[in-house]
Parts: sequence; C-alpha cells; structure tokens
Amino acid sequence: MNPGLAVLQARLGSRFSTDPEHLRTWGCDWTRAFAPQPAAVVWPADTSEVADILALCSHHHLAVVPSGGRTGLAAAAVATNGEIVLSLDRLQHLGPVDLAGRTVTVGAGVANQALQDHLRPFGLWWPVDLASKGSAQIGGNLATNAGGLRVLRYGHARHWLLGVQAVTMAGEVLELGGPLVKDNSGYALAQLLAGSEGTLAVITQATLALAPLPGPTQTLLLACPSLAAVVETLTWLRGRPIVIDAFEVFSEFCLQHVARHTGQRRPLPTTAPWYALVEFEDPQSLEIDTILTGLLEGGAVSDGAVAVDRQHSARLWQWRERITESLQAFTPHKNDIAVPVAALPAFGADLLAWLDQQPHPHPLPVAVFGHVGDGNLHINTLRPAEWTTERFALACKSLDDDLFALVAAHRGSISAEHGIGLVKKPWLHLTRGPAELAVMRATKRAWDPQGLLNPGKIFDL
Ligand code: 2HG
Ligand code: ZN
Repeated sequence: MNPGLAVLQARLGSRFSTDPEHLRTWGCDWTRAFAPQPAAVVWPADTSEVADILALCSHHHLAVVPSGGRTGLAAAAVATNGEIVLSLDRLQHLGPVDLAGRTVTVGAGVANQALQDHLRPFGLWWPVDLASKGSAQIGGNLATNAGGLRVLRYGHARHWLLGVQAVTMAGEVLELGGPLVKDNSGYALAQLLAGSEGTLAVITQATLALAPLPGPTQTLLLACPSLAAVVETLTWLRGRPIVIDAFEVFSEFCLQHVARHTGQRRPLPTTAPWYALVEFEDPQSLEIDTILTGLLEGGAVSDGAVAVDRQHSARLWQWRERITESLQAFTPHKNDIAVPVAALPAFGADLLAWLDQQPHPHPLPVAVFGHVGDGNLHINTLRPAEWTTERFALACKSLDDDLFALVAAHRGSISAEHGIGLVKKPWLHLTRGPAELAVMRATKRAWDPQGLLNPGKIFDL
C-alpha cells in the first residue's frame, strides 16, 4: 500500500475514508460505463487543506480526481484506477453580494441552486441554469464549463467567471483574476481552467459575475413537423423584436417517455415528430397570440400552447427538463454533439437517414433532444432490455464512430457541453487538429508535470 494513504488518514481522521460505499458513491459521476475504483475519498475543509493534500499526494506519487456534485456525463470525475478522490463538498462558503460590481465569491462546493437562493433577494442570479442545479456544484460547473438551458442568451459558465482560487498538484495556491471587470494583463488563466475538467488545477473558490434576474417571461410549446421546421421557427422568432432566453427541442419519443415516467397529461391535443420549448422576455410591443398566429400561419408550426401562468410554464418545462431522468431506466448511451445552428437541418436529415439504416431486427431506440438555439443535440441510445451491457456497449461504440464522423463532416463538435472526460477521448482527434492537441498536452505538462491530477481525462499524455 502507498505510505501516503496512512499519512492522509492520520491528518484527516474522519474526513478520510476507504469505506466501499463511499468509494462507490464519490468515485463516479452520473456515467455508468466505468467501474469506480478509488483508493480513498478525502473531504478537505478549506483551500489550505486542499493544498496540503495535493502536496502530500505529489510527494507520494498518488493520483487525484477532483469531485464536485458528480452530475457530469463524460466520466471526467470518475476514479477508475486507485486514485484519491478529493471531494469539494465542504467548501460551502457563500460570500457577501457585491451590488456595485455585481459579483460574488463562493466556495467550489456550493450547489448551483444554493447560489441562486443566496442571490435572489438581491434581484440577481448566476445565469448558468442546469437541470441538475440541486446537486451540481459551482466548482464543477466551472471545471466543465457547464452549459444548460440558457446558453442561447447568456453563454456558458466561462462567460460568468471573473476569477478563481485554484490549487496546483504541487500544492501551490493561485489567485487568478478576481472582482475586476477589466483585467487585460497577460494570459486569462482562470478562463483556461473553465472546461479543463480538473486536469490542470483544483478550483477551490470562484468570483462570479452576476446578471439581473430576468423579468416576466412567456413560455410557448410548439409542435413542428421536422427538425428543419424547428430551426425555421427559431430563425423567424429571431427576426421579431423579442429577447429569447431559451429555445429547446425534443422528439415525440422523448415526450412519450416523460409522459410515462411522470404521469403528466400530454401538453397538446395533437402529436408531432418534434416539439420546441421557447421562453422569451415578455415583449412589451407584441402580443403573444400574434406571435403564435404568425408561427402557425408560416407553416413551420402545426400546433402550440402558450403558458397562462407560472405553474403552467413550469409544467411545460417539465417536458424538457425531465427527459434525462425518464430515460435513466434504459441505461442510455449518451451523446452531446453540436453543429453550427444553420447546419442543423442538413445534419438532422443525415442523422435521421443514418438512424434508419441501422441494422434490423434490432434498431436501437434513440431519444433526440437538446438546445437547438445552440446547435446542440443530445442523442441518447436506449438499451433493449434483452441486450447485455457488453453487446450494447459494442454496438454504441460502432454507432459513435459513424455519428462523430457525421458531426465532423458538418464542422461540429463531439462534445457541446458535457466535456470529453473518459467517454469521448477516443474521438477528440476528429474535431481537434494535431497541432492543437499538442498545445493542450504541453499545457497539461506545464501545470502538472507528473501527470497526477485527474490522469487520463480529455487525452492521454
Ligand atoms: C440536458 O440538456 C442535459 O438535459 C442532459 O445536458 C442531457 O441526458 C442528457 O443526455
Ligand atoms: Zn444539455
């Protein structure tokens, strides 16, 4: 056994665990394709303890996997190989809200929802809005550059990051950026950590930029005959004098799963292959009914519902927000791809034609949903009950080869918002060139020369 484990245990006492239940729970995220096998889990109390632990692990050559709310879908927070899982759960500090600068500084372990609750009395929020907001933590939101439901209007987590306190694998505490709105002095290292998936340094605290809470909004659920019609609808709406907060899509197949899972009554009297869920700021100058009539007359929308109050809006959102949980029982193989928004109709047609070609008698059921306004689709392949996990994994691997080639052909990305982690690593070269990958590897070596921090994630060295 590595002697570093005994030293860690002696230092941390009950905040060190090798309990198999703890190893299983903290050793993985929402992905299920990799078996968690960490050596131990540690729960540091503050940044200086994170620094001590990392210095000690470096000294004893122990690899470390940083762990937040564990809601990731790319296995970036899975410890498969005897690593120490470093949980940020205890870094719960919620700093005072700086109203003049519209910033707040919080611990990495603060849950996204807890942050929003802290900000609401001030009429502010951190506009990274995730379906998993109850568990997902700010450190993880930043480390994965989380996207979510409002990227169309606000952008990814990276856009709302002013500074971080982060600890390198050598145990050095870095203060990168801070409440300065303008700071053009050299490389933006805090921004580099956003999306680095815990491979460069461990974020322990972040200073976040805040936005005013959106005013009253309107929610529309629209039925569309094709993915092309969904994009046409987006284009039409973008030509109107309205501010669109979200523009989401899901297929009839997804709707059926949510209906079965939640027992909700269908939202519209008619069915359609696709549905768009749209939210925009209440337009002062335009009647919502005028907008719906315009959409129905244009032909890209076959039916629609306007939320009459907040409860109705929340019910409409459930059709989109509860898709992931309603598919969970089918151990879905997940994909998260993006193409330029304008390429979505052509990509969608190719995607559907390709799905149709899959070998029968076992065409795999596929749920397609996502953030159309960002050109981002989630493609979840469901495992038929009679298929073994191995057979399913093999089939999905070969489907992924084809799917990612299609994505690359449409100048897309193999990971729009979930990251690369372990899951997408084999395909990164399809959309990132050799020179770019070489710079990424050199960057990793500069931050973590021993390669001990979240090893094997994004790429191999
Ligand atoms: C969402 O948009 C999440 O709901 C999860 O990114 C996507 O479950 C998925 O594949
Ligand atoms: Zn998503």
